[in-house]
Amino acid sequence: MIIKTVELETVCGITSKLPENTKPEFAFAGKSNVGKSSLINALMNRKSFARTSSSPGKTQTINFYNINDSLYYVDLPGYGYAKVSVEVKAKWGKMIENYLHKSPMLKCVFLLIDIRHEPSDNDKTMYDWIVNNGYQPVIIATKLDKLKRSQVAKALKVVRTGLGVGADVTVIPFSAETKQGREEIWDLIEDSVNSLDKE
Ligand SMILES: Nc1nc2c(ncn2[C@@H]2O[C@H](COP(=O)(O)OP(=O)(O)OP(=O)(O)O)[C@@H](O)[C@H]2O)c(=O)[nH]1
Ligand SMILES: [Mg+2]
Repeated sequence: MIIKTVELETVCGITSKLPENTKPEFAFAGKSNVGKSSLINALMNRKSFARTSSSPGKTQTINFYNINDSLYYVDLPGYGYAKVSVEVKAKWGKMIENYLHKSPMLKCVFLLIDIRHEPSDNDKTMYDWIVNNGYQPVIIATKLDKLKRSQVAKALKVVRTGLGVGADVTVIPFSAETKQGREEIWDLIEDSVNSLDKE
């Protein structure tokens, strides 16, 4: 994908109205600190346009990045962030769920899982949600650079088994450090946009 323009167009907090976008949206979900904002930066060809942090809970709003005036990347707040109150957690959960339920332009939800860890109950819930709502799930196994090559195949199996994904589900190993996996993700997004254009 050739990135010509990127713009942080809309930032939604708990009480904000969601934008009525007319271009396809691609959302990135996953637990706090898994690398959503880092992945979005890589997909925008920008170093730190989306804000990232080594302490979890950095993204606390739903951020819509307008790409080339033709599609949106949607950066979601992470779930499973331990340091916030039950009340705040519930509000974020509602906000994410509301977005995922009510977005006619949402075309694909990428679920990010840290390649080093077994998926959590929250990850499984999110995966089931994606499937049950009729989206074709795409799993991105993040932080690939943290593993030795010899460990990768086994780690991917743990991710697959943990989520209970079918053989038809794509799992893309990705590293924000080396950008490995980026082309494959771009290709998926472009194919999806192109198939919409033909409808
Ligand atoms: N080594 C390595 N570190 C990564 C990678 N992706 C993200 N990180 C690091 O992991 C930390 C969290 O990354 P973010 O992109 O902020 O994670 P997030 O999912 O957006 O987190 P929240 O906004 O808190 O939900 C940062 O310190 C990143 O530099 C990766 O592929 N490799
Ligand atoms: Mg973030």
